[in-house]
Amino acid sequence: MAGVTDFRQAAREVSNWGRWGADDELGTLNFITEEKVAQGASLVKHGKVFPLGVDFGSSGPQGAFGFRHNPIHVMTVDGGDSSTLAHYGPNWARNPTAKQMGGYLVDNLFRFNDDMIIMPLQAATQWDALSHVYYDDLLYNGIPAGSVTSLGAYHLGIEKVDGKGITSRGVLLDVVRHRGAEVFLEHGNPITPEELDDVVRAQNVTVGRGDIVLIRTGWWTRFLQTGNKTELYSGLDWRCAHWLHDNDIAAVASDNLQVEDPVSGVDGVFLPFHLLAIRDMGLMLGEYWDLAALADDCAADGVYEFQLIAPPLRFVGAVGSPVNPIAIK
Ligand code: UVW
Repeated sequence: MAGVTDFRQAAREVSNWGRWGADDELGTLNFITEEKVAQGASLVKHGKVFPLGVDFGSSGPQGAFGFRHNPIHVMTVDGGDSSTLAHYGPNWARNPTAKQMGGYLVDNLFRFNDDMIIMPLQAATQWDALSHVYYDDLLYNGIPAGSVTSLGAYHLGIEKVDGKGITSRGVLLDVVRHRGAEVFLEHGNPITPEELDDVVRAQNVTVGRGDIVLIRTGWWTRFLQTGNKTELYSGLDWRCAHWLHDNDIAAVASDNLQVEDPVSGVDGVFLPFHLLAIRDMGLMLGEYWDLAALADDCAADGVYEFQLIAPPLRFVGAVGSPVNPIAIK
């Protein structure tokens, strides 16, 4: 098994620190040029739309980590309130909110509902921002980890990527079909860089600078069948960081909870691929993307490239964001 020395060597090899300047906060999204955006748009041939986001709700995938929970959805105004508050609200002197609402509703046709969500930004389909993980007290591009404060990330917050869309040419690598797996990649067989090359060849597609690569492991499909939030799977081996680096990939997303294989592959380093991708390469990770319908279509027409549009929400200083990506063919 590799150790910390091997990990540090790999980190030097894939590092993009300084590549786009000392102040860069975009990382590999810099590979997405105007030409790349136009190339992605040119792949829309039929108007077929594939939403890749999963449901945000109480049946979500959280439960594996005690520090994350599924979204809590609370109605702050609902239909019951409307009729009751129209009656009592106007005279409710010691409840100014009820009095205000009652004022809107009494002797008026207007009715409304409001709600709010309480959730970790990592609860379901998401992007990891470049401020999400780090080691040696440094974030991407040598930015001090202390710049992520209790009030949010001063540097590398998710809102910093807004100018990039995020949109580009998307490429699906369907490792599930490539392995002939029935539903998902069962635990114990990480995806290697060599296998990614094999899948690219077998699918007769290319990958290159500025692409956003989607890796299908089938985990989400399995989760929908079983509801098992902690079921282990096979994901990217940590050495795939080199593959993404060598191909100048802009971002990578998968249908599981961590993109990478749950077995580290590096003694003494938890989630080594996360650290190399986000902290050393400046490459964002997308998690819990539902790739099943897109994969079926790609298998049917043999076309594994498409326009991908996946803008994060502009939460200022956040280290990640929910997203509802769409692929269009
Ligand atoms: C961590 O790396 C802690 O989380 P995620 O898998 O959401 O990126």
